[in-house]
Order: sequence, then C-alpha cells, then structure tokens
Amino acid sequence: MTVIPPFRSAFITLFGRPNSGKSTLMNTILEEQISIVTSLPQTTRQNIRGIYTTDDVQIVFVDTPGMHRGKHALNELMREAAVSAVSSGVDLVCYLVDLSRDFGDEESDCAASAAASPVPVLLVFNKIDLCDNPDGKINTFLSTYKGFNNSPMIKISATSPKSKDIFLNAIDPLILEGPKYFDGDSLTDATMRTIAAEFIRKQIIINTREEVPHAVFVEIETYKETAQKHEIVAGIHVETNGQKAIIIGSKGTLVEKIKKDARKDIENLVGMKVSLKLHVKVTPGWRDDANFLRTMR
Ligand SMILES: Nc1nc2c(ncn2[C@@H]2O[C@H](COP(=O)(O)OP(=O)(O)OP(=O)(O)O)[C@@H](O)[C@H]2O)c(=O)[nH]1
Ligand SMILES: [Mg+2]
Repeated sequence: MTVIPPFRSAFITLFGRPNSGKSTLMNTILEEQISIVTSLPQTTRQNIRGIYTTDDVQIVFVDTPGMHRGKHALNELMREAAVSAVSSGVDLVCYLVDLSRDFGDEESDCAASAAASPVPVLLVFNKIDLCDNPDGKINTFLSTYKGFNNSPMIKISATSPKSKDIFLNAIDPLILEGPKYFDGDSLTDATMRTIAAEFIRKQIIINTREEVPHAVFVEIETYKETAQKHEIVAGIHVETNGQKAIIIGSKGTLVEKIKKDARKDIENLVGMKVSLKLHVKVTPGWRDDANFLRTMR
C-alpha cells in the first residue's frame, strides 16, 4: 500500500529594510513579476501575496513594505502592514538582510520586530554578489542583533535563479501539514486593478527621480475586461503642479513613455491587448490625508 504524504502549506512573510530584495526574491520563486521591483527604496507600499504551488506543497508569500522611518501617514500605514505580517497570521518570517549596505537604524527596527515575532524566523542574507566578505558581515549582524541564535539562515543573491532552490530547500522542513488555501493556478490573490496600478507606478519610479516617485499614487478609475482586450483608465495623483509637469514631460513625452511601458508590462501578464489611458491630477497632501488613504487603499 502506498502512503500518500499529507498536503503541506504555509504563510510566509518576507520582511526587511526597504531595498533588501523581498519582492525580488518572491518574483524569483514565482518566476513572474507579481510584486514590482525597482532600485528605489520604499517601492512596495502594501502587503502583496504571491502563491507558489506544487503537487504537495503550497506557500503563500506575504511581500511587505520595507521598514523605514518616514513621517507621512502613508509611511505609518506601510510600517503597520509590515509589522502586522510578522506578528500574527503567518507560519514563518523570512527576514531579508541586505549585505551590500551598512546596518543602521532601519536594520535595528527590523531586527527588533523580527526577534519579537511569535513564529520561527529564517534569516535570509541577501545580495552576496555585492558583498566582498559575506561571512564577516553575517558575523557582524549576529553579534550586533540578538535573538537569532536558534534561527536557521541562508545566504543568497535573490536576483539569481539559483536562489529559488536554496530558499525552497531551507524552508521545506518548516512547512507543516495544512490545506491548499488557493487554487493551484493562482500566482497571487491581488486583483488585476491592483497589479495594473503597481505596473504604472513602477514605470513612474523608473522614469522620474528624487521626491516624485514617493509623491505618486496611482488610482485605477475603470478596468473593463472584454474577450478581446483589457481597457484601463488610471489617474496619477501627485502633490504639486511641479510634480505634475515633470510626469507629463515636455509635450507629454514622458507620460506617453510611462503609458507605453506600463501597457507592455500589463499585456505580458494578461497575455492580451491592453488599452491604457492616463491622466495626472494634483491632490495636495494625499500622503497625510487619512480620508484619501482609507478610500484608496
Ligand atoms: N545585485 C543584486 N541586486 C539585488 C539583489 N536582490 C535585489 N536586488 C536589487 O535590489 C533592488 C531592490 O529590490 P526589491 O526587491 O525591490 O527590494 P524590496 O526589499 O522589495 O524593497 P522595498 O519594496 O522598497 O521594501 C532592485 O534593484 C533589485 O534588483 C541581489 O541579490 N543582488
Ligand atoms: Mg518590495
């Protein structure tokens, strides 16, 4: 008689400083761009779930915003989202530590929250390709931040496809018997509205600099799906007229480029033609406007 092993599943939080590679790692494992990745710290603003399913295991990743000390109400919401995903409702926390940069206040905040987590923590030392002496840096981390003596640890480059197997092998013994929470074909529970807004924001981050990416909020006003194509109208909220002028660009060239590149990303994901309309609106102080943040998120 063959004994079929029970199905196993886990909710796993990806936690760490901005830019430590959380979204990159999730996308590498899912082999799809589910969470947007850019070189700008604070790219991820809300928890995004990515789902990895095989015949006998399902992992639901919770990609969180990087822990940072920004002062706007938006920053507070981002921190709350990240901290809530290490405090409850998950089975394992993967704490990504960026070995390419010096540790500092943000790392101290992350280490304190991770060490206080009621669930096991896997330390994921990332960006080893950018670090001359990863083991030395890891020792510095372990002697600076307490509470991880019993934590398993791995070192990876999340940008490398090899990190997928290293990571999955490390977490395998930590995944216990559990249900298949989501249908095996789903890569995320985020709606296409959310993903489209994120893809548009990604192109704004890539094409602008300094304060502009942080001052942008993308609102999907309409999302219509027909058998032939997806039709999307989005508003890009900024805080000042100057930011609006930057995004529109000379004779509208920049907003056209943002539109073209975002449309391509969305088309690649949905495998269908997409029509995208963008317009830029000035909404002063939206990052501190509790009403705006509540209705938009
Ligand atoms: N060289 C190298 N770059 C990496 C590695 N992992 C991530 N990156 C880069 O680091 C930058 C930030 O990666 P993200 O995945 O967006 O980081 P994040 O932790 O999700 O950042 P936030 O969403 O801002 O909290 C991107 O430019 C990635 O390409 C790595 O292992 N090696
Ligand atoms: Mg991210």
